[in-house]
Amino acid sequence: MTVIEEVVARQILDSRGNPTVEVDVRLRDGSSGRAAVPSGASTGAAEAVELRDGDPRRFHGKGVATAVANAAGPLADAVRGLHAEEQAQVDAALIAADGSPDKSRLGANAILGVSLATAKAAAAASRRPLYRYLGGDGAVRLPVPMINIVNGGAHADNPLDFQEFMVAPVGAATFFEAVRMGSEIFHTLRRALAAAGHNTNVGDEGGFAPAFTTADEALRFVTEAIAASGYEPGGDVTICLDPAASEFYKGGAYDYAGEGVARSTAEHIDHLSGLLRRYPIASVEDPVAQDDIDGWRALTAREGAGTQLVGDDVFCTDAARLAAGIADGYANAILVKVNQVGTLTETLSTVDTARRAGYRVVMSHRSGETEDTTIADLAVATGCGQIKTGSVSRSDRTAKYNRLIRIEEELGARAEFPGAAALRPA
Ligand code: 2PG
Ligand code: MG
Repeated sequence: MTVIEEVVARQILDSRGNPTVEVDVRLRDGSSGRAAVPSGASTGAAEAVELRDGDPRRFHGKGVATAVANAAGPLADAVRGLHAEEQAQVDAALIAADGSPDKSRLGANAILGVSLATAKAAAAASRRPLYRYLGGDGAVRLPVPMINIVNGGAHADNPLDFQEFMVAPVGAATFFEAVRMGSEIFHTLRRALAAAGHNTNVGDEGGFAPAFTTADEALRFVTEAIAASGYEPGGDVTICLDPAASEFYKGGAYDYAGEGVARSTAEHIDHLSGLLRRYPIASVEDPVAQDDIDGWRALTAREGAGTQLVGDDVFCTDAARLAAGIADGYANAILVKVNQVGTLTETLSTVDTARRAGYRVVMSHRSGETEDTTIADLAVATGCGQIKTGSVSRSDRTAKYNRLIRIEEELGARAEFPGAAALRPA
């Protein structure tokens, strides 16, 4: 057991050029851990609160100096002297020090930084990599990557209503081979876009952001890029979507501004079902809005047996919100984002709740990221089988892929890559 001695915090930059919290936790034995906190753009309404200074003279109001001071002040005071290995106790102390139901008093960004840095310091003290420290010797399962190659919605300036079009190379034999296939498809797509006169600039998560107006247009390009790379769409490589539907659900209807049409919930679900019939799509995240629970129920009843339906905004990585979905029978998988809930213990408890109900788990980045690779280790530690961490371009995204490549190498012959079964509804 080794005791937390010092917590240091600072502002650093994230991938969008906004400030975010970074925390170092130092232990009495000299070990230390560092964690940087990610930040979303299409945030769920029930997320733990990211504390921003709101001072317009600094970082356009987005400064996190208060959160940094909270991490180094009251949160540090709450955990100093505790054993770093007692993660549940550390996280409970952080939650108690904050005292609010949504971590808004001291900031979920401050709390998460201390929580994750503590785990990394404890792993360092035990001389084990984070995935093994948290997951034990049985943590040998690499995740299938959902690689985001077309960006729209809140992550790009194009008219595309849906936020993410991803490829999952489920036919790969290893994680590295999956990344290779994704990289080939990415470059094939770039050439096809350029040949068709589209721009090949990338959005927040490193995927292309051409001026598509419909999902069909994007899906045709993605399907063709898979085939032109020599892979079978739906066999070797399946498609995953994140429409992020909460973002365009307005006044009780789905407002497809890019397409110039509004769809009722029933029409929107028909449209999604049509896409599922026309393209090899294995997984759809946030297919309907967080407030449209009737829509969630209807879509799950209609498509949930054959398609992974992943709740992001609707669950916000919160075990109680997930339990409501499980009880009510909507969605069949959950997206897990550490900063939506704000501590490692709560994150792992949500993963556990999903597991016990047979809901699939996808470990996820945010659209605002840093070089921090904690989620790569968490994917292996939990053995959840899937990770969503953006495109195969931009270092904030590739840092996670590269970390997983190194973990796979370290595991050697013990490494497992789950393939298509990981995305199939249980
Ligand atoms: C999402 C995420 C990550 P953001 O909607 O799933 O891709 O986006 O971090 O902007 O919420
Ligand atoms: Mg999402």
